[in-house]
Amino acid sequence: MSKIAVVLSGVALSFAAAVAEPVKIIFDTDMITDFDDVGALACLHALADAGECEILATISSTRGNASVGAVEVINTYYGRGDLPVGAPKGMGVMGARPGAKKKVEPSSPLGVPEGGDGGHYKYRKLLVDYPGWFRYADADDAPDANETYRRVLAAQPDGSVVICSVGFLTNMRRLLETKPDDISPLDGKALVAKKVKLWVAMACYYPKGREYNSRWDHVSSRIALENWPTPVVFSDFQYGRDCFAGRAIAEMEGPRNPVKDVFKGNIPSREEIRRNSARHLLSCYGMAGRAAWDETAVLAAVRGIDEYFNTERGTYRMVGEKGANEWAPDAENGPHIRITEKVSKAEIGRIIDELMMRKPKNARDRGE
Ligand SMILES: [Ca+2]
Repeated sequence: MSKIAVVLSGVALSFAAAVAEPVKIIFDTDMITDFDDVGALACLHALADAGECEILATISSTRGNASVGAVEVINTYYGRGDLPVGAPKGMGVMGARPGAKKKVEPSSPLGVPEGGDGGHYKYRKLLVDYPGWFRYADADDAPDANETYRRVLAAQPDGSVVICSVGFLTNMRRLLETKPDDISPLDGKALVAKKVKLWVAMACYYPKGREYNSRWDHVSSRIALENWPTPVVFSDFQYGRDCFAGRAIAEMEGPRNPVKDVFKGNIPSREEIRRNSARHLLSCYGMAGRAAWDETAVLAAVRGIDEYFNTERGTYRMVGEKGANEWAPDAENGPHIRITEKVSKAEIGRIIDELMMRKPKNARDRGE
């Protein structure tokens, strides 16, 4: 072999070693009130465009609302409008906001009321602004999340799938409780143990408290956390609360897109933040945008935890009957890992902003 050939094959080898297999991801989101979910899904699509991950499905953890349609609008913007979706049936958070007694009627996407729905307005508005970009205006019409999970998991290699959940834990509980069926001879827990490598969850309050995602369907949270058969990584409330992102895309020049619309429509202005910075900090807004709880979970799920985060081992468990949780440290044997700061949160926010602002490889534009 000539010297040149040896050098070239060395280059080819090191290139091959540097290109990792895309991480196979199932994304599970609430898309019900807060909008870091939109940032998280945008980051996920940008990472998929870059070949860093493969999105297997995008599933809603809520029902009776525009959550699935909103997810599909974002998927369509990134040229992936045909991704499998799903929503829980028979249990879980309903309507436009947690705790709502009555189902708000979202099935007519043209009837968008101003406010009064706990913040869900922004998602129904997406369906109005992007007609034809979604299949399911009402999450209740989408396939059962259990069926989507089981189909997708059964088709994947063993130990290959990362689940990234940034909403309620309802679907994890329901999946664990599924029985063998035509899709797989395994029950839910065995199927998860065989196919899932890792669950990354934005959930729980450190060291103890009541956190939105784990509290509203706390029965499911308890069952899921106690029975999940793989390692679980948490991007908890404390990590994301002062890691901000989204101002950059809200102020980005250029045509409209659904990610920009949501951030532009929901982040307080710079002047407003300056005037009331302490109050906004309490509500988890900073000059750089909204707390990036869900986006940090996506970063950990796709790029892994070592590059950006330090970790602590232990157990997150639900306590009492009101949706509280607590963290029990156990550096040796804890089944759970919570991420803590390594790279500064300001830098993490900038990484998220850059991903959110990337132009999709196969963008669908709004036709304006
Ligand atoms: Ca969320």
